[in-house]
Amino acid sequence: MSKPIYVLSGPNLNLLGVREPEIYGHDTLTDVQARCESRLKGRGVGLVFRQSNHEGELIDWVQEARENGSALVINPAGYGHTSVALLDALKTLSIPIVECHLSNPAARESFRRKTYVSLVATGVVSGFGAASYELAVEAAAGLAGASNPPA
Ligand code: CA2
Repeated sequence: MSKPIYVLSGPNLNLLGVREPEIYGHDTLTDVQARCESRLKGRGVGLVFRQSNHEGELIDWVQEARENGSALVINPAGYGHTSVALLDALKTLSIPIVECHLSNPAARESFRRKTYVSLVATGVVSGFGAASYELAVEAAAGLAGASNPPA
């Protein structure tokens, strides 16, 4: 089996499905993980799915993905708009990076219109709620050269 796809989620996303469902939907992060796992079924690629409220921990995991991952999906949450340190960590990767957002930040407050992560992402999936993660994982599997699901 090839190296797994890493899916990292940033601060406050542990509250998914519990608060602000009108913006972020009713699925919990555990539901999102299950949806990603089922998307990857039959593709011969594993999933590492983690969330942290701590910038340094996310950076440690980006560095881990650099060694052990075949692609990285990241929803940086608020850190996408603020963290040069996270950008610096992402810049060290040679695996594909897919940025993912539940909402469409471009349609919200102006401070959400720019993310540092977009500077290094191969592509961005935004605005589809939990399905954004599924689509991002699908794209990451393709970029990582995972096998196609059996017909
Ligand atoms: O739409 C997204 O996925 C965001 O990355 C979510 C971030 C926000 O700062 C970005 O602009 C867009 C916020 C994550 C907060 O997560 C919560 C989840 C449930 C309830 C409250 C917060």
